[in-house]
This record gives sequence, structure tokens and C-alpha cells, in this order.
Amino acid sequence: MALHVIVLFALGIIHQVQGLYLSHRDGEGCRVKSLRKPWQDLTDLQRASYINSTLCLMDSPGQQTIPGAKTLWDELHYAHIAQATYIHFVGSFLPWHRYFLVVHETLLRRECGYNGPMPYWNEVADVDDLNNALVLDVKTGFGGNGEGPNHCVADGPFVNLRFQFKEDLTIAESPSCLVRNISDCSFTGASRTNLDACLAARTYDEVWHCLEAKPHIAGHWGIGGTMSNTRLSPGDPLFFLHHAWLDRLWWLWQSQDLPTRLKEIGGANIPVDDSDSPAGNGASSASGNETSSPSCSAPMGGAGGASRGHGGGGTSKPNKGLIDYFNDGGNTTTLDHTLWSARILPNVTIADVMDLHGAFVCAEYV
Ligand SMILES: *[C@@H]1O[C@H](CO)[C@@H](O)[C@H](O)[C@H]1NC(C)=O
Ligand SMILES: *[C@@H]1O[C@H](CO)[C@@H](O)[C@H](O)[C@H]1NC(C)=O
Ligand SMILES: *[C@@H]1O[C@H](CO)[C@@H](O)[C@H](O)[C@H]1NC(C)=O
Ligand SMILES: *[C@@H]1O[C@H](CO)[C@@H](O)[C@H](O)[C@H]1NC(C)=O
Ligand SMILES: *[C@@H]1O[C@H](CO)[C@@H](O)[C@H](O)[C@H]1NC(C)=O
Ligand SMILES: [Cu+2]
Repeated sequence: MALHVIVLFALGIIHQVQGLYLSHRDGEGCRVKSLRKPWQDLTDLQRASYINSTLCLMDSPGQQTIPGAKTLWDELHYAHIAQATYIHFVGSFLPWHRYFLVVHETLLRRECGYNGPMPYWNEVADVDDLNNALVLDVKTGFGGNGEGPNHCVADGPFVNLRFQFKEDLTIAESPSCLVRNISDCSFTGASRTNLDACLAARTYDEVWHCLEAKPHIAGHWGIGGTMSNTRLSPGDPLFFLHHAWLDRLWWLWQSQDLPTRLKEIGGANIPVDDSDSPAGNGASSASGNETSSPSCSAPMGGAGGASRGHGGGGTSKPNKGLIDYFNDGGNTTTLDHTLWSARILPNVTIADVMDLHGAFVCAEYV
């Protein structure tokens, strides 16, 4: 009897300790939320452990038969590249990236044993001094700016990172490096003023346009290089900290009107032509008012030389077959919309990711 109690007590402690960071997605509901914290607030040990686990993803064999994918990191990369046209500048932009954060977190914890909090990058805190951002620290962070003619990242933990996939999913003959090309000017789009403007949006349609065009673009262009490439961006581990930040902003917006905003969705399934949409192009951060200086007016290119057309990318206009399998029953994004991760995790629907505290995501921003 006494032993029984002690065992239960011990299990309770283990449960609690793990529960600090691990969500319980088993069964219905969300009992213990996975914590998401600013990178700035992680301990040195937690930062080292997160970087280690990220390196582990880059070093662990892939689980599937995706041709060319050698590692788990390649498989995550593939999942984004393969559908880049259908997950940007469409209604499912925010939900798909929320799903992808869970896909990434699941691999990090399950395959690489990470048990700390999931970090996000509080970008507004670094908006005035991007070069000294803690995330770019060589020792405790993700390494710094690119160097040399190709702007390959030359310090920090990811100097040896190489990408198998090119933008069109063909296999690179000589895998390319992680590229960064920091632009303070582009990063000014992450300003508090812009965030507040987005958070004041009244409809889902307004908020996703605003978040995608301003804070989202600011992080991608502020880091530049791989991050500024619509298809290849998740190759840079900073992608996940950036998107967790963006996801937090969406959740803050949702939290202003719960439970109503757990059901608010909309937007087109077909990327709106760049020229028609204020958010339709990465360059909108340069042509619009949200960036302050004309010196960031030409951040085109980036790794792989992609033009940053966020819409069709020219190569693959969504076809009817694809639109149909989103399962919306039309061109407008609904809660029934399918989210796919190239079989890393099973498909879910947008309804499954709307609630940060729901069974599938089960997380908390702190
Ligand atoms: C990171 O990995 C290295 C080598 O695999 C190991 O020696 C070190 O203890 C790890 N650090 C943390 C914080 O997990
Ligand atoms: C830029 O700001 C001015 C004044 O605030 C406004 O009238 C104009 O419509 C804005 N232009 C864009 C492209 O947002
Ligand atoms: C870096 O960005 C600048 C503009 O900010 C651009 O002129 C340059 O070509 C970029 N370099 C690389 C390697 O992408
Ligand atoms: C859906 O989009 C296609 C392609 O843009 C268009 O031809 C079709 O009319 C749209 N259908 C509806 C119901 O809006
Ligand atoms: C998952 O979604 C993808 C893309 O929408 C679709 O092609 C696939 O058939 C779905 N898989 C299952 C098991 O429903
Ligand atoms: Cu993306």
C-alpha cells in the first residue's frame, strides 16, 4: 500500500516535470500544454539542447522513401517545398504553418529527445538592433550573417548544413549551403506599430493579409538568403522560431475574441495574383509603407536565385485536382481544408489547429 502510494507519487513527479514542456496529445483534449517561450528566455542549457536536437534532425536518416531526402531535416524541407504554392498567400497560410510547427516539434521530441520549451523569436525586441540579436549569437544561437561572395553562413552550429533539394524538388548536384544576407531595413517591418496594426484587424481575412505581409515578410527578408526564399526557407533553423512568433501573433489575435475566433477562417485557396493583392508579393514590404527606407526596395533573389513571387511562383499554378483535394468544396478556405505534411504526420484539417489549446496543438505561449 505504502509502496503503491510512493510509486504513484514518483510517477506524478515525473509526469509533472515532463509536463512542463511536453504536451499530452493522447486521447481527447489537451491536458498538459507544450510551452513555447522566447529564445531570449531559455536557459543556456535549454538553448544548447535545442541546437543539439536540431543538429540531430539534420543527422538522422529520413523515415520515408522521398527520393533525395537523406535526413529528417530534408523531409521537413521537402514538405514545405512541395506545396509552397498552396500554403502562401492563401487562407490556409496561418493554419498550415501552425500545423508545420507541430510536425517539426513532434520530430524534435520523438526522434531527437528534445524535452525543453519550444522557442520563438521575439522579433519586436530585436527590431532596432538585428545584428546583435541573441538568436544570431555564434556560441549560444544559430550563427551569424553569411560571408563571402555566396553569403554562406560561416560560423555557429550550422556551418556544415547542406541542402539536398532545389526549389523545383530536383536534387542539387552539389548541395548548397545555408545562406544569410541580413537586412536591417527589411527587418523594420517587424515593428511594434505593424504588429499592433495587425492585431487590430477585425476579420480573419484582414489579419492574415496583415501578418503575412508585414511581420512575416520582415523576418524572412531581415535574415535574407535561404530565409528569403519562399520554398527553401525552412532549411534555415531560424524559420521555426520566426513562424512560432508569427503563430503567436495569430493566437493573440484569436484570443481577443474567444471562442468566436476559433472558427474564423477564410481567404482563397488559390494564391491571389501578386499584382492584385496588397499582400501578394514579398516586395510589398518594400513598395508599401511598412518599411521605412528605399534602400530595402530591391531584396529580390536570395538563395537559389528565386524570384520571390509568392503566388504561383510561375511554375505550378494550382490545378483543379489540387483544389479539390483541399476538401473545401470550393475556392474559399474553410475549416474542412486539409493540411498535409508529406506523410511526416497524418493529414489534419484546419479545424484541428484552430485552437492552440486543442488536442492537436496543445501548446501555450509564455
Ligand atoms: C550536445 O551534444 C554533444 C555531442 O553530441 C554532447 O556532448 C552535449 O552534452 C550535448 N549538450 C546538450 C546540452 O545536450
Ligand atoms: C502610405 O501612407 C500614406 C499616408 O499614411 C497613405 O495615404 C498611403 O495610402 C499609404 N500607401 C500604402 C501603399 O500603403
Ligand atoms: C544581399 O542583399 C543585397 C541587398 O540587400 C543584394 O544586393 C545582394 O545581391 C544580396 N546578396 C546575396 C548573395 O544574396
Ligand atoms: C474557382 O477558381 C477557378 C480558377 O480561378 C475559377 O475558374 C472558378 O470559377 C472558381 N470557382 C468559384 C466557385 O469561384
Ligand atoms: C492527405 O492530403 C493530401 C493533400 O491534400 C492528399 O493528397 C492525400 O490523399 C491525403 N491523405 C489521406 C490519407 O487522406
Ligand atoms: Cu512557409
